[in-house]
Amino acid sequence: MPIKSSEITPEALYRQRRRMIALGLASLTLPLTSGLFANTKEQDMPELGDIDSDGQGKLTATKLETINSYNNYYEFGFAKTDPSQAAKTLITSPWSVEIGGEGADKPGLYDIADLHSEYAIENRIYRFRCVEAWAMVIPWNGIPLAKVIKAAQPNSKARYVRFQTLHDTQQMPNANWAGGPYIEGLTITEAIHPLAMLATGIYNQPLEQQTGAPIRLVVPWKYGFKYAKSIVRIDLVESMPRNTWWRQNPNEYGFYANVNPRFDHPRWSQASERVIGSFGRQKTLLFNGYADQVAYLYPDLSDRRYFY
Ligand SMILES: Nc1nc2c(c(=O)[nH]1)N[C@H]1C(S)=C(S)[C@@H](COP(=O)(O)O)O[C@H]1N2
Ligand SMILES: [Mo]
Repeated sequence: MPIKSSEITPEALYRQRRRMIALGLASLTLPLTSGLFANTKEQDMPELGDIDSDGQGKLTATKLETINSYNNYYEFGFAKTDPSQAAKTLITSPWSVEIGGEGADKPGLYDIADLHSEYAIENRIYRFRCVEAWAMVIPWNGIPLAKVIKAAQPNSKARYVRFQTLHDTQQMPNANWAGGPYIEGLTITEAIHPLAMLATGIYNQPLEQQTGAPIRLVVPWKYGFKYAKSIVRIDLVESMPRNTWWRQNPNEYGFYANVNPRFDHPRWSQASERVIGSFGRQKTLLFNGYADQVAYLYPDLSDRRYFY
């Protein structure tokens, strides 16, 4: 019996497509599931489950349905199930992102469609770790953040990058939970690190509103609150941005927020994490498993400042 297309999950489509890419057949077969990714120039990437995560075993990507239904997006409510219900009506097209700040010699206003035609979409399967001690594995599609930053021609004042997300009291029932737009920040060297990306999709499907459509930050070695959703402004700035969670609760959250199992949250252990979509817990890894790639950015690994 042939399988009805309505029964093919996004995960199955994604795996099938990855196999075709490996065989060099991608251009002959299935159109990508969304026009948004029509210009995708796929990078070589392992099959799902083929990544050896530092001796921790193979990564198993979380199901799309799970990724899209267990969320933190407080502008739409505080419960994990609120965003997938309340965010549906958020209008995410057209959408533009303004890039500026005193550190940008070439500021600009970019439509999401411009970004998609200008830059190849890359695919990255990353571990995801929320500061609340839960974890997923997410196959992202997006643009390396470094490319967007380089296009803005950073000058010597570009020491940090500040991200501002949509703050719309008409469209977001809980828009004012933090008293203004959600703010995040990175140092410039973190921001141009090859692991950092601006994601526009998951499993080759455009982001849904609850996961931060149409564009959100992805920094896999840091806690999830750094991953600002539905970004409208990116500024290259001279002083360290005061990010939302640091402002909300400076005893518990800071600027760097790098994952480290040895530095506990004041109210819970960070040594292990609950795996969403499965029954187990697993040990948390230094820099969420990306220490080989990012530890050089942080000269003193005993400095707590880097890990909350
Ligand atoms: N604008 C905005 N971005 C946000 C948040 C938020 O409340 N508002 N929550 C953050 C937190 S705490 C986490 S863990 C991740 C959750 O991303 P996910 O729902 O796609 O898993 O988004 C981050 N980005
Ligand atoms: Mo989080």
